[in-house]
Amino acid sequence: MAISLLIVGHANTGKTSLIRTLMRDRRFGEVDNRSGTTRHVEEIPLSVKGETLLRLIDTPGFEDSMGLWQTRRMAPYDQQTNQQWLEQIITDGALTEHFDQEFKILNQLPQCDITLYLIDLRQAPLEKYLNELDILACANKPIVPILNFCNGEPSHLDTWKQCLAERQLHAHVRYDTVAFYFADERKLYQTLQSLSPDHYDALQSLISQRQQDAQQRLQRAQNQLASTLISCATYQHLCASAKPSPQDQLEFESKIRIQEEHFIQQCLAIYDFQPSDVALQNLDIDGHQWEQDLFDAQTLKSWGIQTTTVAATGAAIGAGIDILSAGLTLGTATTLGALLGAGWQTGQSFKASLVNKLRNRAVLAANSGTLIALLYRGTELINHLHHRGHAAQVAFQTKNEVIPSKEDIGRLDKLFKKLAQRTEWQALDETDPLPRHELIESLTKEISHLSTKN
Ligand SMILES: Nc1nc2c(ncn2[C@@H]2O[C@H](COP(=O)(O)OP(=O)(O)OP(=O)(O)O)[C@@H](O)[C@H]2O)c(=O)[nH]1
Ligand SMILES: [Mg+2]
Repeated sequence: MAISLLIVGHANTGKTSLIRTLMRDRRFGEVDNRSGTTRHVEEIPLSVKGETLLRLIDTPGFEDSMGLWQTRRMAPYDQQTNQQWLEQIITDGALTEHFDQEFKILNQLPQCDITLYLIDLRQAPLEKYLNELDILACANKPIVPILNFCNGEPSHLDTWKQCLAERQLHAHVRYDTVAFYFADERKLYQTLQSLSPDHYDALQSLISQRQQDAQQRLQRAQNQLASTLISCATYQHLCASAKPSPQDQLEFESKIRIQEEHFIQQCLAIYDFQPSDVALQNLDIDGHQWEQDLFDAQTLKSWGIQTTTVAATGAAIGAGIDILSAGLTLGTATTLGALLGAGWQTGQSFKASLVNKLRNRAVLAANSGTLIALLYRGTELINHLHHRGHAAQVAFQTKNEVIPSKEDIGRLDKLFKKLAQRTEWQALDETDPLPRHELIESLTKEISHLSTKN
């Protein structure tokens, strides 16, 4: 049997939002800044592998708890037990209209296993809130106070803790349905485990499942960023002439933007958010003219071209150029590779560069600055989505919170320059695992270093 959790609290304390984050479903119910958004009781099952573990019951907020609590001291209710009062007050026709919302909550109390009482920490523990706790206590069900808006200002955390302790409510859980931390959610489930030992194992499997999901989502988002960066770093736009035209520049920029946009869409899908959850300003793209130094020994080495001296390299390439300009066919893929002792694949990309040089056509590629910006924006987005509650209402905008140091820029510049040489990775299929290569390992290390840890 699933545990039924009754989510209660004053109007606007985040009850519906809590269910959205627990369900990872931003479509549940209606969330709004106005009080009294939820007008009816609504239940939703939380299942793992087809088994329902929790039944979450959303309720309208308390509106006049002080008025309701006063009836407890009026005849004939003052002669009754708490339980009797709860049972009979909801049948009192004279009160039904006034306490319409409250009665919807009281009606649910007998069937639920545990009550989660939402507290907006920005509000002091006023009498009306404490009366809500008094009313709920009459049902003799465990109450778990949820200290919501725990990142809000001002915070009445200490006074609330004091009031809760006076009511023997020590097992409270801090939460923020907008800035979400898995550790808080785990604490909530652990509290439920201690209150409902029969459900210990089921809740444990829920905790493990949630943890595993979070880990997998992070990994997938990081891989998506790595593959976007590889694709952008190795992308080359071939211009029609030796000097890139404004049209070339535009086409190049739009290609890079499309890649970033695609990454954002993929991340939103991984974290189950909507395009409206993110509002990013355009990335500043600097498409510099790609000048591949064809005589750089390191570049040649990365293509598998082994030469002993720079002179020998020059001679080899010189021979290649002579042969090419003499009209030797370029049709066979191996022509140049074989000539220079390079492998087939590497010879291919070397050949393309050489041919473009010979044809005197400029090539545009993203400079390291653009790629570093993409890396930082990408990891910032991942960090945000990882901690974004499904009740968040404000679209995310980049804040550029982490600024790379001089050393970071130097290290990343080197890495992206090396990556840019690997034009054969331009056509990688993003659904395949990334190639095993030290450059890609360095890139994924940089990404996970900048990405969230919890
Ligand atoms: N910053 C912040 N905002 C929150 C949090 N929880 C809820 N909100 C916001 O508070 C407002 C009310 O949230 P709801 O989930 O509709 O609250 P409710 O308790 O269901 O409200 P009623 O149905 O009207 O009783 C919304 O604008 C939420 O986005 C939180 O933990 N932090
Ligand atoms: Mg609501």
